[in-house]
Amino acid sequence: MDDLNRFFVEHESLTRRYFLRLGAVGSAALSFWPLAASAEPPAPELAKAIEALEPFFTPSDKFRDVSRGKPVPHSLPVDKKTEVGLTRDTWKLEVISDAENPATIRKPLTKKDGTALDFAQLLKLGEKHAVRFPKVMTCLNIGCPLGMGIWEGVPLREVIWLTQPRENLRRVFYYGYHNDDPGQMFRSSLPIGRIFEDSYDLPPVILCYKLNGEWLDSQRGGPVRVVVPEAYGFKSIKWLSHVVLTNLYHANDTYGTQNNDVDSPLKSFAATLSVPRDVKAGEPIPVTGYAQVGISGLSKVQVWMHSIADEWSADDPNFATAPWKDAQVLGPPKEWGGNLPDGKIPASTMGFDTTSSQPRTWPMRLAKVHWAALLPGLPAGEYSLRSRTIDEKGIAQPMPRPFRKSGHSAIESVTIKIKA
Ligand SMILES: Nc1nc2c(c(=O)[nH]1)N[C@H]1C(S)=C(S)[C@@H](COP(=O)(O)O)O[C@H]1N2
Ligand SMILES: [Mo]
Repeated sequence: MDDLNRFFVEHESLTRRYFLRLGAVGSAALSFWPLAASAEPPAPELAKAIEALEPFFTPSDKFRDVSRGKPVPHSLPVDKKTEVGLTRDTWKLEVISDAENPATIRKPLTKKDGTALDFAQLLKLGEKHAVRFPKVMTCLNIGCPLGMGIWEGVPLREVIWLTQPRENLRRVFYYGYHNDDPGQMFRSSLPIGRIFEDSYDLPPVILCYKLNGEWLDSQRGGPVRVVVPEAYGFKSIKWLSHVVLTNLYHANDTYGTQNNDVDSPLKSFAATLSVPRDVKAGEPIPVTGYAQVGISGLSKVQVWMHSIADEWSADDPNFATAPWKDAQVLGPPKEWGGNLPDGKIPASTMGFDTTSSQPRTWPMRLAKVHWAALLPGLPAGEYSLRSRTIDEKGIAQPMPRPFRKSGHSAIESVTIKIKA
C-alpha cells in the first residue's frame, strides 16, 4: 500500500464525512446548482466554487471559434455577405444530384432554375417541422467543448424530400461558402438513412437557423448551418450553401483526409474547471468540473488524488484499479444561462417537459453536465488529480473507444501542491 492509500484508510471516517457533506451542498443554500437534498449544511468552500461555475448554456458570442477560411466567411463585410448569400435576405441553398455518382431525383433545387431554397421558404417549412434540442458542440481534434447550445431548425429530410428522390440515393454530402476557392472547401457527409430516420431516440439532423432562441449569427455559421446531434463539430457545416445527393457508398468528408475517424459519435469524458493550486496540508480541497455526456451516457464522475512520488503500475495505464471516489454530479441549474430569451428554455425543446420546462432525464445525453467534489485533506506533497466518467454501461474512460482520432477521451491529470 502506498502512503496515500494508507492515509485514505486511516482517514476513512474523515473521507466519508467529507463526501457526505458534499451530498448536502446546496439543498437550500445554493440557488444556482442544486445537488441532492440532505439535512447537513453545505461546505462553504465547495459552495463557493460551485457558485462560480460557468453557465450551463453558452452565449452565442462566447463559443470558441475554429472556423477556417481566408478570410473566415463571418469576417466578410456586409455588402460581400449580401452578394454571396451570407445574409438571411440573400441566402440560397442548392440541393442537387452528384454528377459523378448520380442519385435519381426529379426536382433538384438550383439557382439556375430559380428553385433554390431561400430563407423564407425554410422558415415556412419550420412552421410545421421545426425542432430544437440541446447539444454540446465539440471539435474532434480539440477535445474540450466549444459551447453548449439549444439548436433550432428544420430536419434536413424535409428539404431532401422536396427534390423527389427516387433511387440510387445512399449518401449526402454538403458544404458551405468557401470564398469560391475549391481549396478552401470544408465538406462533410452522412448516410441517407441517418437523415431520413432518427434511430436511438436521437434528434434529427437539422438545417439550423437559431441558437439559444436567437437567429444563428454569422460567426456560428449563419444564416444556416447543418447540426448533427450526435456528431463532433466537423459534421455541422457552417454557412451552408450546397447539399449533394449521391450514390457514393462511403464518406468523403474533408476531415477524413486529415486522418480523423469520421464515423465517431460523441464520447463521454470528464475534466476539471476549478482546482486550487496551493493547498495547506490537512485542508479539504474543493474541485469542480464538467463532463461531456456522449452517446454512451453517464452514470458517474469519479476523482482520484495520487501522490506524484508514488509510481503507477505500467500494466494499468488507464488507472482502472486506482481507488477512485465518486464526485457529485450537479443537477439542472436554476438559471440556464446562454442569454436565452427571458432566461427560459424555448417551448417544446426536445428533452424538456412541456409544462414544467424541466429536463425529462438527467444528465442529458449529448450535453454537458457539471460536477463537484470536496476532497479530504492530505499530507504535504505534490499530487495528480484525475477525473473520469463511467458511462451507462459501466465502462470507465478512456474506454470503450480510446483512440485520439475518434475524439478526446484521455484521462485528464492536473497537479495540486499541498504545503506543510
Ligand atoms: N463551413 C465550415 N463549417 C465548419 C467548419 C469550417 O471550417 N467551415 N469547421 C467545422 C468544425 S471542425 C467544427 S469543430 C465546428 C465548430 O463550430 P463552431 O465554430 O460553431 O463552434 O464547425 C464545423 N463547421
Ligand atoms: Mo473541429
